[in-house]
Amino acid sequence: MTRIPFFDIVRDAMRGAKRTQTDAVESKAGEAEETPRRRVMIVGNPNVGKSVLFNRLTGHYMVVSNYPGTTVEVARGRMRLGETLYEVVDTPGMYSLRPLSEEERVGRALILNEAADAVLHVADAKNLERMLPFTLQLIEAGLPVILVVNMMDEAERIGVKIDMEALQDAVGVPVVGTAVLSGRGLEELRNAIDEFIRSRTPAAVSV
Ligand SMILES: Nc1nc2c(ncn2[C@@H]2O[C@H](COP(=O)(O)OP(=O)(O)OP(=O)(O)O)[C@@H](O)[C@H]2O)c(=O)[nH]1
Ligand SMILES: [Mg+2]
Repeated sequence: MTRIPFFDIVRDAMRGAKRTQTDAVESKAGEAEETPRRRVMIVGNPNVGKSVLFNRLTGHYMVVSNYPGTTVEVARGRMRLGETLYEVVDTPGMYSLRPLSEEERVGRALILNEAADAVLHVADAKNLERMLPFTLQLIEAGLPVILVVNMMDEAERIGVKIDMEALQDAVGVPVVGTAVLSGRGLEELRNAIDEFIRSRTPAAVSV
């Protein structure tokens, strides 16, 4: 039987203690990390560019997880606008708030259960008329909607022209035209989100 000298035992114990201390410092640093104060939810029909927009807004950092009790994946990332850190949520494609598929059930649950400061309804500029009823449904549900008319490049290519100002007057919410694949309209969209949220947040009372 090998006897371990008392000194070695103490030294090993100290090493362990040191490691634990370092771990504690690291996890404390993790805890001190800023948590997002606002949330932006990206919604819309399948295949309209939601995930491309999500990637453009959030960069590379994202967490993908199954929505509880389903096989539907939901991606979450972060975006900073000015001083404010946002959580950005990419939802599965859906056609309306009346769910038919599992994806739509998850989309609806996300929209209705996770309070968003802005709901970006991404619509395909080529088929805008077909998409507007969903925009109106979201507005009627009392959600803070910004309409993102995406795929402007493709729409223009086939000769579709959209009067954004008239559209904005008609729907009564901010409207931004984008072609997110090339980055077109993104700066305008970021500004619109920032402005929209400021306009809805009561100013702090100065004494
Ligand atoms: N030309 C063009 N293509 C785009 C644009 N935005 C997205 N796409 C393309 O459209 C396809 C669908 O984009 P996604 O971002 O996956 O669409 P999605 O809305 O997330 O689709 P689901 O997750 O299935 O609901 C991809 O091939 C994109 O590269 C755009 O502004 N212009
Ligand atoms: Mg997607």
